[in-house]
Amino acid sequence: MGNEMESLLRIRMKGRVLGILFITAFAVCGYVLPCMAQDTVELLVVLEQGASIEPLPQGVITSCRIPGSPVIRMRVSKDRVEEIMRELKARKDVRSVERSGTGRIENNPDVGGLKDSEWYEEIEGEDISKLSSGAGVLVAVIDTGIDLENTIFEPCVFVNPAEIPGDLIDNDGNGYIDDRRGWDFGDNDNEPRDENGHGTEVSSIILGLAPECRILPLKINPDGGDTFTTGDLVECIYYALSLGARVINLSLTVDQNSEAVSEAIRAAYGAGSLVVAAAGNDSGDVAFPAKGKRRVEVEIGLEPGGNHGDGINNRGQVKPDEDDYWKDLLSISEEYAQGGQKGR
Ligand SMILES: [Ca+2]
Ligand SMILES: [Ca+2]
Ligand SMILES: [Ca+2]
Repeated sequence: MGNEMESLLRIRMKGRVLGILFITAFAVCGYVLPCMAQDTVELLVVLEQGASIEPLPQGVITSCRIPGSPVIRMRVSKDRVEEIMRELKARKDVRSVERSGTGRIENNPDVGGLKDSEWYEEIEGEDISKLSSGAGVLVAVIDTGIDLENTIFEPCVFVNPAEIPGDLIDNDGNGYIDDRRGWDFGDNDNEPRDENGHGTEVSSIILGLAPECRILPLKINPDGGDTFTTGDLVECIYYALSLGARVINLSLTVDQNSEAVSEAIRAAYGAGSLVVAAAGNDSGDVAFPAKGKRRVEVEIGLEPGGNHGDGINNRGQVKPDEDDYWKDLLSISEEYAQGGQKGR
């Protein structure tokens, strides 16, 4: 498939015209017609540097390279998926192939007003605020969006200066039409409006600690749901990097390891950005992608047993000397350390 066609497939349409234009343009990386989704599977293909996905295997329905990445989002017919995966894995220029998986927002926000909360004291918020106000730092919050009606957030939300809003034109040519203030990957529109509350809460915590940073709201779940696909997560991370995000916050977990997500996180580190991911809230081991190699563990516990006092934090087994990237950024909840479970 030529670059021109790949570009065409990348074009993102504003929500209200999407239905019409999708049929003619056969649009976009992430968006799938419901009737198509039933009979198809999304694959995430990571290419070697400089490699091309052409020629496409037989049975590929759409193929779209995530801008600025070696990752192809490929939709294939369900009855050919095993064959296509085998064929792709056999290619020298393909590093990995996987089915797009599912992740979920770690939906447990109940921190109240930040500065009045025990959390603020636990994470030594006063001291953190003295280190930096966050001025000049773009923080991508890949989550359920942000409350666009709340005027408190108005000055804090990133504005894409190269995009004119409302003209239905992709002015900056990045494949997303009218992406002036973030993007809704879950519903494929330019309004990352939060109908869940989690993303707004997470953003408010970040702004409580770093009041002068800018939030780039990237909504990943469809309205009414709190799950997402790893294909959308990968695309979100590369999108955040393309706009210069220095911090990428992932208060979410993915059900299984994903080489494509790992590749995106490696790209973030390569760009000098920090990725922050949730450990998980199911009382088990640290979930992916937080359990990746390059990690610093930060655990917030109000009392032994986990955050909110309900014992749901996932915990890792990393020892201080085990990982080059380990640093004592925060050391809290001494009870954990004394009991052999680290609270960091
Ligand atoms: Ca754009
Ligand atoms: Ca525009
Ligand atoms: Ca929306």
